[in-house]
Amino acid sequence: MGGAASVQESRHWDRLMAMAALGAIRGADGEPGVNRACLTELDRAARRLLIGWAGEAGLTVSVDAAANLFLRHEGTDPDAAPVLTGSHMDSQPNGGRFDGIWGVLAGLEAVQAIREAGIATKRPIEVVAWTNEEGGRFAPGCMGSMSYNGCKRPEDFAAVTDAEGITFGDALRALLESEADIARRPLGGKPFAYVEAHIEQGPVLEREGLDIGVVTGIQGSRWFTVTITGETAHAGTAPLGLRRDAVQDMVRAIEALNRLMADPADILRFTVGRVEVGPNSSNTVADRAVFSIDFRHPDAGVLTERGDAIEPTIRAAVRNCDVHVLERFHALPAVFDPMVREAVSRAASGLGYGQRDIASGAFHDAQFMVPLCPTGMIFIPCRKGISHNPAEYSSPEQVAKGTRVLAATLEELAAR
Ligand code: HGY
Ligand code: MN
Ligand code: MN
Ligand code: MN
Repeated sequence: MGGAASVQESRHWDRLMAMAALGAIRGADGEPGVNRACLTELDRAARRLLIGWAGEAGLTVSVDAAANLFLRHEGTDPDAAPVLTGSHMDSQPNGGRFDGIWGVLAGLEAVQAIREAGIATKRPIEVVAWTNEEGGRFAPGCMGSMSYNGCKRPEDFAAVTDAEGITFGDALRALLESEADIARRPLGGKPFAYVEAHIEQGPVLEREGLDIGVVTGIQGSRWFTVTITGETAHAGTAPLGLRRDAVQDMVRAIEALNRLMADPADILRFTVGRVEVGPNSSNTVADRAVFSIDFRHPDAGVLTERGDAIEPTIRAAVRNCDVHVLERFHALPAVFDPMVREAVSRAASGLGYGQRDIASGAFHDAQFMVPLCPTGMIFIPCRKGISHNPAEYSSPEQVAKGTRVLAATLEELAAR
């Protein structure tokens, strides 16, 4: 357990707070949050900070064609498949100081602590910062981990634009040019195992007074973008029966989807988080309405059956506008590997921390590591389960406990 004991709580917390200063915002009640979208100047600054700390810790840094950033600790057997850990550095626009970034810094702190404890691991350990997990600036999320696992390629996302019309391809190229000094590595890999540390983003661990969640898996997610096209008209003269009103048809579609997604068991999650209308004028009938759909369920059958019913439901509900439905993201429910789950549980027990098995409602890059290698996650509590909100908070003690469990888990996996 040498590495876990060498975790430096204050260094770790100071790094978290230094990252929180990059894109700092204030929530409605003044809480400190973060708005740090992927591939922006703020993201570059955060990556440079991480690269500097990795150098101090004696790790070698490399970047792949999807801008996934890797910090490598060499093992005594450099040819052995590495143990991978990490998460993402990008945040939601109204995000918190822990979602994603804690997992990256926990990986750095855990590996640095293992090295400072003088522990030589058989396997290399790599800490990874995945590109664009959130999908806030460029949809969908998990572009970096999907490119690593090969189910997508970076060029598949090249034409996706952000709100300013900048393409993902251009933003990616610019970021990679800014990191021309960083060693390149090929896309993809075959790790021995992957374990990601992340805040729970739910209320269970806090409510039960527990320190650690041994994550069992992640529910499935499907993202769609719906575009409804009508015709502009004069608000004061066009008869209601003759209008091709994109906003009214969007409302009809969303009301029909609410009926489709009704779920007395409260297991299903259906969210319309983004809406754009045009020409966006009070006295002109809208000819364009675009909205996002984020649909999630732990059962693959429901995800397929209800998800496949989305487009027909929309088409049946709209009155006389044109409809285009694009599926942007389809992540099947992921089940985590007993080898990794048991290693996490042993690490928590060895440290005397309270733990329980827990499923993840949020998606994570770990979902795309499951097809490649034994995969698992470690959760720590966050205050009232709040996330994707500046009020997101985990304490220095909770953060340190999670990182100690990660260090002990990595030590065990890297010795196998
Ligand atoms: O949306 C999610 O589940 C993740 O937090 N990005
Ligand atoms: Mn996250
Ligand atoms: Mn998130
Ligand atoms: Mn994630």
